[in-house]
Order: sequence, then structure tokens, then C-alpha cells
Amino acid sequence: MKLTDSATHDYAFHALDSFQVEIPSWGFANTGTRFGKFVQAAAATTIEEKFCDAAEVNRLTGVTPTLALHVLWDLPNGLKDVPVVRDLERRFGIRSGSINPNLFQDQEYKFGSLCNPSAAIRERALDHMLDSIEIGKALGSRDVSLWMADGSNYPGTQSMRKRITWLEQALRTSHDHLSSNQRILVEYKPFEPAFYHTDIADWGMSSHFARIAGPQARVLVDTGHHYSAQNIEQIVAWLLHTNMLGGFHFNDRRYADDDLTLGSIDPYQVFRIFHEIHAATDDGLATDIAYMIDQSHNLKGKIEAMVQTVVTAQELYLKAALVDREQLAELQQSCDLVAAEELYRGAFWTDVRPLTKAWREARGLPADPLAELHSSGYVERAARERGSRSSAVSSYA
Ligand code: RM4
Ligand code: MN
Ligand code: MN
Repeated sequence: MKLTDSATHDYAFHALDSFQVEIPSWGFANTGTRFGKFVQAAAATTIEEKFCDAAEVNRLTGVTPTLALHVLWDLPNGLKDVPVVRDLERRFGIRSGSINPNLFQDQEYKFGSLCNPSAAIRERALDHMLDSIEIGKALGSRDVSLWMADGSNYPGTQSMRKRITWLEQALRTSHDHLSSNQRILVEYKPFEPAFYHTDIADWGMSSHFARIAGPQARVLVDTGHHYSAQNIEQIVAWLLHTNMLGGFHFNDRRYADDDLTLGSIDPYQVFRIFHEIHAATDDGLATDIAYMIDQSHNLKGKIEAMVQTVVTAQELYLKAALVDREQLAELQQSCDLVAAEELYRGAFWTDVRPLTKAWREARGLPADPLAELHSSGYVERAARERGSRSSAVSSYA
């Protein structure tokens, strides 16, 4: 496809109009590694500052109208904090996005939450799930996004099958409490913090739990939650085929759950994932997918990294949209391998930056969001205003 072609231009604008991505409140707070944190003066230390930063990212990019919230960190008083969040939504023009229960920080969860051998602790974890569902209802937010740290560290120390049953029960009960427009997304992760077995370790287990939970549950694919050689786009193709794909947590990785900037290590993989989604959409498959970012930047500036990520996601989404899928289907059918691969790779190597810039200008957005962030002085102002305060905000690591 030639970029000067007006049909391509219209198609690209249409693709960009259809793409939005949710940003995480915890991406603006100070986080680090298990070895420590490098505190940033401009990092958000309150829920208000997180909303303010989210609004700035949305002003710059125009495609991030929702903010994912973490119950323990953002609504420490649970449902009682809903009016506070409502007020922030109005003030900053940002809506609450997915609600993320926290089933991993309390001391009681040492041996698990929804999979803990103790019925009392499982009950407590379920109560937190139900509270999170009620918070979602009160905020008009669609997705309750479940990630658990549950698992075990040593062979023979836990019954894997009993834990499956406990989790099935908890998910069924949770699903019973959903309103008709809510969903539960079930995230998987192969290891960490558990290092022998993780109760929801891969997409097969997530699919199973989502099916058992009920018709409004889907799988959440965090791109960083796979073993190194895993073919993530094939997993995506399977989830699309079986109508089980609910959403993504975008980030990149080199070794484990590194939470690096999307596309910084392997942009081709993100392209390949988006290609599967575009192809499934063409084929009329249900693709109600929540795109979300799940990154914590230890070294990069928080807002800068978030803007860079959103722009990268748009570029890769557009590159994948530009694959001539009709022609590709013909080449696949005739097993013309090199021509098919060249067509596919050709879209990946297309420089779409002139198109994204033109789209931004046409939509009244800053043509270069990162340059606009720098010239706005937002980060310096935030550093001045926030720097003197303590950075005791809750977040992981
Ligand atoms: C996990 C997972 C979850 C995130 C937690 C804090 O590795 O990616 O989505 O909420 O980290
Ligand atoms: Mn995640
Ligand atoms: Mn993760």
C-alpha cells in the first residue's frame, strides 16, 4: 500500500480513530525493583495527582480517556472512596477504567488468597472481589481485572487440584454478582512471586477459569507474562477463535516480567499480535478487547514513558492495520511463502509516523506529543510542586 494513496489515508485515520488504550494509575507512582526505588520528584503521590497526570497524557495523545484503578492503592476505604473518585473524574475529564482488586499484599495472603487452604482467608479474599465488583458498579466501570499472586514455592506443599476447585467456586460466586454490563478478566502469569507453581499460570488455565466463572468472564493477556520463546500471537489467535479474549496489559520484556516500555525490545511481536486482531475483526469475530498498559518505570520519567508507550502502541496498531490482508490470504492459500512474508514484513517496516502526525493534526491534537510534553513544562511543574512531599504512596516494590 502506498501511503500517499487517499484510500490508505482514510483507512489509516479510521484505524487510529478506533484505537484507545487505558493507562494505569500505578504507572504514575514511584515504583522500583525488589532492591529499592529511585524516587522521582514528579511522581504522583495521591490519587488526585494520578488523575491529573492521566489527564495530561490524554491531552497529549487524545486516546487515553480511562484510568485503571487499584483498589488498595487508589480506594483504600473501598466503596466509601467512590465519591472522591467520582469528583476527580469530573474535575479532570478522565473516567475510571478497570478495577484491580488487590489479593496479594495482606499478610494473611502469605499462602494464597482465593486459593488459600484456610476457608476463612478465602472468604476474606472473596469479600474483596465482591467489594471490587461493587466499586466497578458504582463507578460505571466495565472490567474487574483479576490478578492473583497465589501459588506455592515447593513441590508437594500444596494440593494443586484443591486450589483449582476453590478458585472455581470463588469465580462463580463473583460472576453471580456482576451487573449485565460488567466483566471479569482473568490474568495469568507463569511465575513470580510463586516459584514452583502459580495457580493461574497460562492462557489455558485462564480460559478454563473464565469459562467456569460464566459468560461475562474473559482472559487477560499481559504481554510480559510468558516464557521467553512463547508465541504470544498464536495464543491471541486461539483466544480470538474461542471468543475468550477480554483484554491486554501491554509492556515489553527481555527476561521475566520486566514491565519495560511496549515495543522497546520486540516491536515485531506487538505488530504480530495486532495483525491477528485486525484479521479476526475482518472475519467478523467478536473483538471487544480492553487495551491497557501495565508498566512501571523505574528509571524513565513516568509521564514521558506513558506518552511514549501510547504513541508506540498507535504506531504498531496502524502498521498492522496496513497489511493488505486480502492479498496476504491469497499468498497464504497458494503457499507463496516468501511473497507472503515480504508483504507482512513490508507493513511492519512502513514508517507510519507521517500518518500518525497527520491524524493528530486533523484531530486537533499536538502533532508530536512528546515534544509538546517537554515544551509544556508539566513535568518540571509537577516536580516543583510534588517534590517536597513525602512519597509514601502505596504501589508495588
Ligand atoms: C502483576 C500483574 C498485575 C499487576 C501486578 C501488580 O505482575 O501484571 O496485572 O496488577 O503485577
Ligand atoms: Mn498485568
Ligand atoms: Mn506483571
